[in-house]
Amino acid sequence: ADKRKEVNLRKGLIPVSQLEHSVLFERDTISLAERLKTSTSGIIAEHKRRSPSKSIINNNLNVQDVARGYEDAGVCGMSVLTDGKYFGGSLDDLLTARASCNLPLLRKEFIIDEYQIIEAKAYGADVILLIAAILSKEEIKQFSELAKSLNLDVLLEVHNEAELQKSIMPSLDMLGVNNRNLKTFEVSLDTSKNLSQIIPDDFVKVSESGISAIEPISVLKDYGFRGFLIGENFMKTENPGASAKA
Ligand code: IGP
Repeated sequence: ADKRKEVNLRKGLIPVSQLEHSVLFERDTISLAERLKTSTSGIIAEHKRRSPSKSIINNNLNVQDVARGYEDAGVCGMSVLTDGKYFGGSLDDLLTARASCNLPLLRKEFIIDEYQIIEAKAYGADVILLIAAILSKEEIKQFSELAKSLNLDVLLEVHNEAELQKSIMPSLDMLGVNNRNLKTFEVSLDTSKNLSQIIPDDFVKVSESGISAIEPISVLKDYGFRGFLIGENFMKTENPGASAKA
């Protein structure tokens, strides 16, 4: 295990020791899970330029304006896509968002390596996403425990019951149900409704994707959801912050 850790930790361009000595690494993180517990809106607003399902969503905005707009709108947290290949994001976007607002920030990334978690913290994230569909139970445990040791919140994403059963463990803070089927890109809020029943109450429940109106949010609240991750619906407008306020 130690050997693997060593190999994993050498993957990025910047050595881990340097990341760990960065200014942001020392920063006190903000817990998104704690905020969601007391918030009435529960909105987690995402910065998303493009996606595999919709291609370009918005290419004319800068991250600073989006982050400030979301903060002005009073959202609970912000999600920043750092994946370049499919979503056109970058770590630089995360850094810009960090410099532009005081919201808890989620690094939205396909995390498959411990290095990315240390990187997340060094670039100003407060929360990491772990996707059950691409990780083993052992990886979820290892990665979430590392995140907790760094004072980062963990949002674990599932699409179905098998992924949920495999993932339930005390080192997670929030359980996210992705309403978008990653194979067909079809969106159904029924995914959230169905899985909500079997998510233990000690996790903050987050419903992700395909949320485009206030009405479904109030229905999802009745199913116990406290967080609502919304990207495209805000980003497709000229002023995502104003849209998040409405
Ligand atoms: C936001 P939407 O439909 O509001 O733009 O969805 C968010 O849920 C979505 O971007 C997302 C995602 C992911 C992206 C959810 N899980 C995992 C990349 C990787």
